[in-house]
Amino acid sequence: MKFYDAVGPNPRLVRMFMAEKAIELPKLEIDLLGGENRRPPYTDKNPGGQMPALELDDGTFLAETVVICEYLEELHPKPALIGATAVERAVTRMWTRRVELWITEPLSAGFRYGEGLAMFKGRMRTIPQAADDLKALAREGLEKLDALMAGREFIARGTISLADIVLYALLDFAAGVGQPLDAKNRNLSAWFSRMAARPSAAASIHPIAKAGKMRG
Ligand SMILES: N[C@@H](CCC(=O)N[C@@H](CS)C(=O)NCC(=O)O)C(=O)O
Repeated sequence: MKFYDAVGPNPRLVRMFMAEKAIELPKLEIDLLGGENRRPPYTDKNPGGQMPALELDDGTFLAETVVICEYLEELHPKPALIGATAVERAVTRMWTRRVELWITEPLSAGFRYGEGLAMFKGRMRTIPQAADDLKALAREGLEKLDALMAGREFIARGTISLADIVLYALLDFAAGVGQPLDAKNRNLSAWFSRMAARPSAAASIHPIAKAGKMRG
């Protein structure tokens, strides 16, 4: 099995997920900033053209971060970051989906159409006029989640889960590219500090990101 790695919040969240489970995999670094992920031979394997990906020993090529994490959890069920029971898994998936739909998808699109436009306009359809609205949507999602986090240590359940890791990696990245978490979100700010203190947070930062302000 081989992990196709790169700088960026999505690869980082899988690295953090693996660090929480003490999973170590051989890695192949793809030059995301140079666009290697948007050209063959990578796109022959992953037509989505994005990072990260996981190549299995039988040649199966998995992309999409949450799918990769789901697969790794099946191979390494402990500690359970998605869930040990059907109900736990369903609850984590529900919150992970909400995190994506309410926050990380609009936040990422807002970045690609805004601060990231120069890099992304040659890679995908970009909608610069939508950037501010998408960022506003993400801020509203954060405010909604902040209210729901009152009295809770983690997003989905009493322990860290995939939902926390997805949101943490994207928010840590966002802070360096013009979308910092507003401190008025007090519950989420406290949660963010707790996540940042986990050894997996530091362990999952990419060497390129260590050097610059873009954390991923
Ligand atoms: N839906 C994808 C999104 C992955 C994604 O956006 N990856 C970014 C890095 S954080 C990427 O590959 N960016 C470079 C590009 O799109 O060319 C997933 O869940 O894996």
